[in-house]
Amino acid sequence: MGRLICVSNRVMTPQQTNTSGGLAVALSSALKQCGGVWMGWSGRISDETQLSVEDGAFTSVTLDMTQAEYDGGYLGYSNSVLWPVFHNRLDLARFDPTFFEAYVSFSARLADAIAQRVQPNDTIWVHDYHFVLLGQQLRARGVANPIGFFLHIPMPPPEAFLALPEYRTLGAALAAFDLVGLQTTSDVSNAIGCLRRSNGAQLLPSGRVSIDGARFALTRAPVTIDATDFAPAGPLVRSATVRRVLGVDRLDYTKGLPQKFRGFARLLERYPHFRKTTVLAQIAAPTRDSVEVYADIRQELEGISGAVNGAYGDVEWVPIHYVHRAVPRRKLGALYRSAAVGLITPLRDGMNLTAKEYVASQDASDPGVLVLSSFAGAAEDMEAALLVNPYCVDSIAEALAVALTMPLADRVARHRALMAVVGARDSQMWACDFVRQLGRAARINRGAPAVSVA
Ligand code: GDG
Repeated sequence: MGRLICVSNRVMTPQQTNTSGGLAVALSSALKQCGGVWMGWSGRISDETQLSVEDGAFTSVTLDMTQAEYDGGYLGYSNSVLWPVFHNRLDLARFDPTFFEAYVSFSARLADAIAQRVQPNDTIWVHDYHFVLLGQQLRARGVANPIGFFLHIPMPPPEAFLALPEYRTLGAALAAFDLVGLQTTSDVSNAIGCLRRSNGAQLLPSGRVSIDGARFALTRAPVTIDATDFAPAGPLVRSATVRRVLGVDRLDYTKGLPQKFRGFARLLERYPHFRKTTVLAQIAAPTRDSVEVYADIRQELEGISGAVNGAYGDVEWVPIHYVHRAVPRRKLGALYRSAAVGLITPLRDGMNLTAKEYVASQDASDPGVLVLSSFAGAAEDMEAALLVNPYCVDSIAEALAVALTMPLADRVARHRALMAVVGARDSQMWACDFVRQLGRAARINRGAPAVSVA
């Protein structure tokens, strides 16, 4: 087998050992195994067209963005159009007609760089909404290698997808990939629904999709974590007097943080015996600060936590500990373990790795309880969590009351069922399975004997 070329917006260099986040861990371990290339944005803004190359266990190749590509393509089309629309937040999308050109521009320059370096036996794996067009741009440059795409965020329902002025172009671009991977079965059925309406796609008896004669496979491939990285080390340390409910999220409007704070306030209002004995600790790591709606949500959270702390707190007890700062990754396991409840309530989420990390960190003999939004992709397999409607503060408050009083035997049984899901597959298995399926899908597309692709 040839090399694996991974493409994602942010890239780890071979010298970066301190991996954070599921995507980085999964790709770096797959790349270290196959000895491949990781390509994407350098994280810098300049007019420099020279590529930065670093060699090690794999090679990283990165490109600077121009100011126009950063403003219009990255902050604009990727994060102010595709991100809100794919999370079904049409109200937050900024349909500025200049954004798309900048989005095309960076992706096209990256396609040039890949086309110059690709070798005949290489497999190319493109990640996420920043690069929906890249497969098509590579084909236009004569690249005939297997090319796969994985979407980390949810696939929206057709009604949202069709709100994108460029929906037909984006739909057609997906057909240039051999395999498109999505997180959940509902993402797969949304993708089929979107492509039928946007491009007249047909679902073939083999399960593959055809758009104007171009055929590709769709697969569900839920992202996993390496549970062993979070396995409890050392004794369980929990406060005897105050029980902690914990949330760890990027500060993003999709993560449902205002509703979570209000749900916790409803718990205190409805069940006064939880006052003084329970706190909500919310780590909200800063992200995309320069996009306006992210500043708005930050202000909203400061307002709600201040109001709740003012209404219920006193000198000895502050109900909501809101931390707008990232915690070092090495400290996450102990933090998860110390919490009696993991409260993860996104309004919409492709998967949600934090939910899996919380479960993997628990002491199996005295585990905490996971309260999870039923609109996170993770909920599809994690039915043993307490599933809630994140829009409904009463649903959050009631689930919290159940979680905080759950008998040990129930906690152990739920945790065992959740660990059976979280511990079953690691990130390397996820990456290797995808690449294997991609190879099969590409062989079928090039006329090799038909083997059905899941
Ligand atoms: C996208 C999709 C999908 C969070 N706060 C801190 C911190 N984190 C780490 C968590 C976890 C990761 O960031 C967040 O992963 P999520 O899955 O929750 O969410 P997104 O960043 O939105 O990721 C998502 C994912 O891609 C993978 O496919 O699941 O649906 O939106 O690993 O631990 N890490 C540190 N400090 C923090 O304060 N070190």
